[in-house]
Amino acid sequence: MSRLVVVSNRVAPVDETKPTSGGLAVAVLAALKRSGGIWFGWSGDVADVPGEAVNEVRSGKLTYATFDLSTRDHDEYYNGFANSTLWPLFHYRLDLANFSRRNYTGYRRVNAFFARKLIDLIEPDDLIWVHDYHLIPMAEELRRAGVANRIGFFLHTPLPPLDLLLALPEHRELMRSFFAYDLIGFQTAADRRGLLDYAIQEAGGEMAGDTIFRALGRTASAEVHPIGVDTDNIERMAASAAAARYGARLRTSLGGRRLIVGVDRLDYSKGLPERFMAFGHLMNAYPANRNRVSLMQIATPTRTGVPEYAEIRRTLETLAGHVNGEFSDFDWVPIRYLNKSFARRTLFGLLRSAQVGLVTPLRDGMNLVAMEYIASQLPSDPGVLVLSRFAGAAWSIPDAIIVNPYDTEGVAEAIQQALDMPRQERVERWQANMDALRRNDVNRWRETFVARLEEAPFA
Ligand code: ADQ
Repeated sequence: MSRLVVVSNRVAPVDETKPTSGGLAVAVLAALKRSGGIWFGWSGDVADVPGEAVNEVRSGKLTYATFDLSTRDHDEYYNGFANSTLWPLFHYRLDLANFSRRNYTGYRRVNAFFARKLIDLIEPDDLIWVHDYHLIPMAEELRRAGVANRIGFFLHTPLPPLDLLLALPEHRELMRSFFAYDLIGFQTAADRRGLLDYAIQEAGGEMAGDTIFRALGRTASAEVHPIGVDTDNIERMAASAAAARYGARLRTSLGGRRLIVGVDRLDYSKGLPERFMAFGHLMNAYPANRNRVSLMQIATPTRTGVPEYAEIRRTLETLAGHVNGEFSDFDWVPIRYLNKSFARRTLFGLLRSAQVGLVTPLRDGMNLVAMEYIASQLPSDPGVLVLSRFAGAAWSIPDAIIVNPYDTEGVAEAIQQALDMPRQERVERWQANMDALRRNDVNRWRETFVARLEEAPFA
């Protein structure tokens, strides 16, 4: 088997006890720990004059190879084109997308910089697997430098329909970059459709098989490879966390009341204001829940250098204050709103303690928290997941209660349905969901993607 070289914007800290709140890092680490290989990318540090050297640290079968970025690169590439243009555009938020030639140039420059650094580390038989929207041009840069290895790409976010992609001034150059990969993986069929519609309708390409297409003189395979979680590990950690100090503190603080939980990066794609409004509506429409049910929303701040993230934070503080001001009692607060990170074991213990998991993004590539909630439950008395139809996870967890996150009243009704659900139905739904997650866990995701990449080139 060939060596696997994973490339992503950020590489997780070597010290695994440090919390990483980000789906890509969590999934890539789980996948790489099994197979071994190299994980190559930005260290997370910004330096005025970045060191030229790539820092290599070995841990078990895995080598972490990282480097710093300059302040300018960080502004134009990371805060700029990646997180102020592509992230909103790929989440269907043209209203929030910021288009700047300068940021696009910075994005291309940093991709070329990543490619130059990577070339020194790779060997001819390595499989190169590039991750996410930050690094779409990587394969094109590597090919330009003569790299002939098999190169795959996985997009963790959605890819929007053709008409939205066309709003990007540099759409032609950016989308053409996808075609330099051998294999392009997506979370759902709708995301894959965005790419194929572009390749065929806009770039004049054609299909050459079920998944293989030709466009602009290149041949690649576009496939759906939905990501999963490390189910066995999560089950074990959640069970052991129940007995830990945190679990006891939480139970005491609830005083027998029921708990609804939400865990998200603090991001406008996650539908948090809509969720708070739905919870407020629950208190109005079903007043028996007052003083009996709390929502604990954990929202870790991310991308604090992008103005829209400061804005969503303010909006949420106001909304939480509003709901709490209206409904709190001297011994009960309806929304517990926390902006902190937790160790993974503690987090899974919290998920297990909640009778309802609320995962209501307006748009999400997959959403690992939905899967982690299911995998954390006590099998004989599981909680119920309320899940947005606009999360890729809705295709992987079909027996959740599926909701439209824009429909405040509908979400409140779904929460009530979850709170009222008899144990037998909860067990049946949980079992079906858990079976589906076990069949398609994170190891299976890595194995099937890598096995397919080994079959390249597809021409
Ligand atoms: P994210 O947008 O980061 O991922 P998600 O899939 O929910 O979203 O993953 C977040 C991860 O961070 C989860 O593993 C979660 O447990 C962890 N996390 C979040 N808040 C935390 C906290 N306060 N403390 C500790 N851990 C926390 C992107 C895409 C998703 C896609 C993933 C993987 O946006 O759609 O599912 O990549 O492909």
